[in-house]
Amino acid sequence: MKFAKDFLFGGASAAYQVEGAWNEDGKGISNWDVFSKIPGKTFENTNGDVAIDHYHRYKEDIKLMAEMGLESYRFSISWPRIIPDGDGKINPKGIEFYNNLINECLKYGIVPFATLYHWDLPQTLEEDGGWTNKRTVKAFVKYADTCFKAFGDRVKHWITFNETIVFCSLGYLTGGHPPAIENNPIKYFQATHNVITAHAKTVSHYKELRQFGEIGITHSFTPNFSVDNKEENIFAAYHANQYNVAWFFDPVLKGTYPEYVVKQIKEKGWTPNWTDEELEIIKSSAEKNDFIGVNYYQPARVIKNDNQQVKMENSRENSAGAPGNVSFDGVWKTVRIDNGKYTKWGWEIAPDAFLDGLRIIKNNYGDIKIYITENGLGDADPIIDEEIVDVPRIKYIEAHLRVVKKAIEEGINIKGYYAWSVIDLLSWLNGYKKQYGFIYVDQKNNLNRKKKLSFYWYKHIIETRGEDL
Ligand code: 8VR
Repeated sequence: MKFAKDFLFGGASAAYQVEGAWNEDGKGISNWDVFSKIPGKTFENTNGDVAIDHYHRYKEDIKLMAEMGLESYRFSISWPRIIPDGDGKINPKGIEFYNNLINECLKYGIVPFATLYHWDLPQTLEEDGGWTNKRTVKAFVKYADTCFKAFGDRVKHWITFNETIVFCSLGYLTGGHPPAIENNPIKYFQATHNVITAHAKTVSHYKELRQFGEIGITHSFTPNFSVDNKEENIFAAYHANQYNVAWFFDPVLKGTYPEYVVKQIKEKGWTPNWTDEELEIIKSSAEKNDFIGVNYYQPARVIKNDNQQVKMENSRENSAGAPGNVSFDGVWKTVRIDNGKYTKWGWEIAPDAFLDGLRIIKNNYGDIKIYITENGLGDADPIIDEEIVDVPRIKYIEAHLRVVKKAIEEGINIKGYYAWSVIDLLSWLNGYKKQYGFIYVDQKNNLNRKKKLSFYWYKHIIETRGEDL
């Protein structure tokens, strides 16, 4: 089987992780500009001031993407570049940059797939309560409207938010991301609800503009599986799925929050301050979503938590279900499984769990169109005779693309695959050590770009539409 002609083979990035030019051309300060400079917050105190300088080198990068045969580029727009203080004046230079980037993609026939929010919030809004403050919801809709009007004639694929669970849980539960608040479920639930509301309002607004493109949200998808058949562990996994999957997928695709969680957080006093109007817009906008974006890296292996520790460990990037974490409510924890395969960063490599996860999405949410908006391997790539021979990455992506193929054959409605990442970039907390790209960026030598082995491999996969997989 070949992938259909309208299936998009893509690659992804995010503004803060690639652009640099943090204070150029009128860009405002983001929460990440501030947070990454607090000593000890990131690996070796790395930050995105320069990143891989995509802001100045986007032409060279997009040319390489075209050479690879990439059909679609998923990038994110930096909110503080467009509206420096969050909800005030528009920065024409910011608009100009993304116009250039989009036009460069179109020059090569690369479909631009834009994410409006990949975690870099204008600092002014962060200081005013960030996602816990409804001012941010209003500001986001205005920012989205600005982007639709500026770029919507050429951008026909929009993602509102990237991985709400990650920036909210690291922001308000583990403290690993800005605003670095720990162990605060009240703020966490308020922030998640405000983001879901902003998404719903934005989707409705986009449809009113009648730009005839498609819009959805990207969720991090870490399906939780019990380690065995013990009833208590099966229950723990169910609970984890309710809080970490249903809480985010249900309001977007069904229009209501899961009853199980709603009831429990009410008992615990964690219910967000939500209005009937907000719940109504969430309900009425659900059917307007054109797709759901799914970022899959690994599953979580879950058992009941027996010890008293209830504080999540503030380890690097632990939100993706990596083993060794206790849930914030203390009910369950994640463990390593004996026969599991793991990356250097301890993330499980489990394509089978990906297939099971996709089946779960179909069972729970029906035929909604799915884009795999991120999937890939973080590695310290082997270099032999100056060639970057990233065979483990090829194997990882190959195995997961096979799953996508199988899922499509089973009738799961997947319309594209975006490898994370198209080019090596700054990992939020792991610096440049953890690489994901098809294109290598030489940190020691002028940020020179170099094609990896996976570059040629992906090019072949795209050319042959995955026939050999
Ligand atoms: C996703 C994020 C994306 C990347 C990838 C891979 C990290 C990283 C944590 O959660 O959308 O920005 O972020 O995962 O891993 O290393 O930067």
